[in-house]
Amino acid sequence: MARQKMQIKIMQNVLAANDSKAAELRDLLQRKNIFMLNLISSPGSGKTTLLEKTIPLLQDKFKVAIIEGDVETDRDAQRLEQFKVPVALINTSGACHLESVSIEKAFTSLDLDNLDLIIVENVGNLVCPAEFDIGEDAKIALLSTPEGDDKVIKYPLLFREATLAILNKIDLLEHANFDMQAFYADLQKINASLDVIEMSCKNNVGLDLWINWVEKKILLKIAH
Ligand SMILES: Nc1nc2c(ncn2[C@@H]2O[C@H](COP(=O)(O)OP(=O)(O)OP(=O)(O)O)[C@@H](O)[C@H]2O)c(=O)[nH]1
Ligand SMILES: [Mg+2]
Repeated sequence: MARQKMQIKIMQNVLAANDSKAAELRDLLQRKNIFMLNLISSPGSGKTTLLEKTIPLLQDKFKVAIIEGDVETDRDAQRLEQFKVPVALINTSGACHLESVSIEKAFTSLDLDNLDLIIVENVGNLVCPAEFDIGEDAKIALLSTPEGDDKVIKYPLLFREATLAILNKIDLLEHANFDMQAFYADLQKINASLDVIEMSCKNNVGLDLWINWVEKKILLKIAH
């Protein structure tokens, strides 16, 4: 019991230290007029694919940078090299999420005086990334249809914390046994005000809605 109490205390201290650094980063982003998104999903839902589709649609209008969080390898960072936008890679060497100190480190390789938008691809995981504030303006919860409609109710924190949910791979809907009604009913219970975009990165469905959403949010922030 004493051991359990100690573990809880340590976790509370870790989260408090993370939150305090995240608040510093949020202030910094506010001063620099940069909008930052934290893209969170299970492995393979389509985060990097969404970035591959998004960057070309935004990079002529806004100065964009990406922070790539991965446990190992620079595979995703390599996929984004073709776009000529700054990409800062964080390898967590086993950790299942990004923390605010790693984002602070990534900032040192970015020119913050010359950016409007940073999109962070968090480590593929539905649980831990939702617990760690990294100073973002909004968390995006990405779910793909083959994962199942029960993920909202089984992993509620992310959907509670998110400002936008994207349901990707709707091109696979008929094969995925995904119950749309159940998905929306669970979202209603968990976070009734959450915006949702149904998407197929593969077939370019829903990308226009997503780009509009991002543009509006950037302009709302940088116009102030
Ligand atoms: N059918 C279909 N496949 C997709 C779609 N979006 C992405 N994929 C495929 O899903 C696989 C995983 O996509 P990624 O973008 O690498 O996924 P990720 O979330 O970045 O994965 P991690 O970085 O490992 O967490 C790839 O084979 C993509 O081509 C989609 O809308 N429909
Ligand atoms: Mg990826």
